[in-house]
Amino acid sequence: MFKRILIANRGEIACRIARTAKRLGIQAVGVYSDADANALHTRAVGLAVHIGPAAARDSYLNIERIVGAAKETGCEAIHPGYGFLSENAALARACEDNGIVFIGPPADAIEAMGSKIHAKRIMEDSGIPLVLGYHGEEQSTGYLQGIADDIGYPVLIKASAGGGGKGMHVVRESGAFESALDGAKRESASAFGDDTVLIEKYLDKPRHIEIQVFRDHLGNCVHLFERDCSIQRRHQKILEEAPAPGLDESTRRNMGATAVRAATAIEYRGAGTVEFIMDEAGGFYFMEMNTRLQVEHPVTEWVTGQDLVEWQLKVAAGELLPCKQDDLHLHGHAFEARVYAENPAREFLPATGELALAAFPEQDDHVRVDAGVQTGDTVSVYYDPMIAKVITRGPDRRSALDRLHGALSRTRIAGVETNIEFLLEVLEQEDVVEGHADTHFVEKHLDELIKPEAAPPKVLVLATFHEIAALARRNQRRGDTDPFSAVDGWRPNLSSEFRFEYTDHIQKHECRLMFDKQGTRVMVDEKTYRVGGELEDDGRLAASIDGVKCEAFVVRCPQRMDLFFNGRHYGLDRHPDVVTDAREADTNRITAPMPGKITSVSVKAGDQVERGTVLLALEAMKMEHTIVAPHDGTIERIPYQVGDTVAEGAELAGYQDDPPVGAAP
Ligand code: MV4
Repeated sequence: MFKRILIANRGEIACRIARTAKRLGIQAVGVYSDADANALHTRAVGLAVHIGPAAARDSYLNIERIVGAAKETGCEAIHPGYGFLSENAALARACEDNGIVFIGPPADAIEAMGSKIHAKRIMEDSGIPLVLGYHGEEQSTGYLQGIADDIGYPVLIKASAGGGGKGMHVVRESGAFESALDGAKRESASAFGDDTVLIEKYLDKPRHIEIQVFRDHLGNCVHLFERDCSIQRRHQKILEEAPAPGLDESTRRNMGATAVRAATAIEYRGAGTVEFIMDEAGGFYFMEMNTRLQVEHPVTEWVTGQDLVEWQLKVAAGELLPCKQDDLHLHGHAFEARVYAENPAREFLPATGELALAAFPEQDDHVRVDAGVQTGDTVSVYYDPMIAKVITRGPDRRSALDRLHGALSRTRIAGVETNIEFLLEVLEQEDVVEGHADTHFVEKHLDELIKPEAAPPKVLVLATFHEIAALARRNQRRGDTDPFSAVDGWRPNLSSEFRFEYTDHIQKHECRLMFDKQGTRVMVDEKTYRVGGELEDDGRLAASIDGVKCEAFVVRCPQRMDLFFNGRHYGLDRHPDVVTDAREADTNRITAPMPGKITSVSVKAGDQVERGTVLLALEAMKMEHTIVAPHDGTIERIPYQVGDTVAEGAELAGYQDDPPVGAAP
């Protein structure tokens, strides 16, 4: 076995590989880009080599740097993970040239499977079932039109160099073929530098079923059963499971044996996945072969009890497969959900930013979390926004599914939007519960899966109350006894009002926090709620709203607030706090509502202002308070500058006395 390997990847898969390496006593060396100097995968290994700037092209895709890093650190082998260089024959060859083992298949196998046409010809020669179609040399428009007409519509035009759904065009009638072909060729020429296409009969509602295979250097080959990955959106998998629901034992055996034949046909080595589509009648057809470890490999690990990274390392080190086909059995059912930093309500736009919180459910024999991030890490624009995979298992499909729902509900990500609420909706859909979802499931149910919702008033009340509860908490901890320390009855005998603004998925809300003789109240959408309670050290806000006790978990950032309430998550954009102090609405002197530091000044003496014009900002107790003009007029004095510290009551701005407030112009 190897003593030292290089993990040429990042995020959860780099952490995942490091885990098995450690268990096997293999030293793992990491690589990192400028953007990942403090990333979890960089910290997960004892030694990590800097390989370049943030852009993947200059770091994780830079073969020279990766091979150089392996040589510098004395690594015997390179594990490429998935994505990046995992299916790059040039890396496999560069490894060979440098006496390093590539933990993956031979370069020839990668190349053969990288061309759909080449792959289909090999499979055809081995008697692997293919969808009715054409994958020949002749590419003239007239010839292909004749082929499509013979196959019968609808047909699918696929780019030979494409993969994972890239460069596909459905054609529904003969008259539409020529222009679709032109488009497909143009696209694949520009995307892949190769405009070769193939034509297939288009299957209407296929399921995506793939078989995990392994083959060693002596030609032993086994399959580790199937995964159903039908639940996807734009070829991005969302939910995967093993085994495939409703697959009968004879089809399972047949598909497994077919996949083994496919791997044998190309003299494969290591871990591979043979992807099939299955029609409604249960017929299955070879689609493509992925020559890497896949994202969704954990569901296979959990139903077979095997560690696939361990298998990869053993096979790459020249050992034989750990077991024979007859030793492999399915146990129970497993699901995997991919948690992405993205905003489903905004067309799944990737979300970036700091993860103010990344709290995952506790792991045990039924819940596994493969995460690539920790609280405080940043999701950047440079890489895939997947932040974790949540994997569950159970003795049967239903128990595994219920556990996944539970585990996702307990996953708390704050600071960036995620698809967790969307995933929970997916899990509740009848087609998913019944195991009937096909590859069109997400598209078909998009409206039910994405329900941009306004935050309920209670949530806004809790958000507003949290602003002040956080202050009180901080002061209590410090042992302060100043008026900030008590939330109720704060600043006795003075009524004051703070305004906060939050934006949910729908609209902006103005919330007012009011302190007066009646106690602490919050006004949301014209309605006033009595509110009280306490913020615990662990972030729990135990509150009462109009006498009803409730509890929320709140994470507040300068620009954002995440509330976990009633088993749901609400992300609010938080706008800078706006202070209006009721005492001063009709005076010409604007005074500091609390001690603090001036952080910006937006007006100067002589400026005309209107009620609400921002005058300056004051940072106090780590909150920024924007001080606005209480009424129209002309500013005469701004006594302080940015950086000045002011006492409570200090005059921050003064209006010209003439014309006096309330006087006619
Ligand atoms: C197809 C198909 C229907 N008919 N081929 C998309 C990804 C690629 N690996 C194969 N894909 C498809 N090929 C024929 N002849 C439908 C798809 C397809 C699909 C397949 C698996 C999972 C999701 C999918 C979503 C849309 C289309």
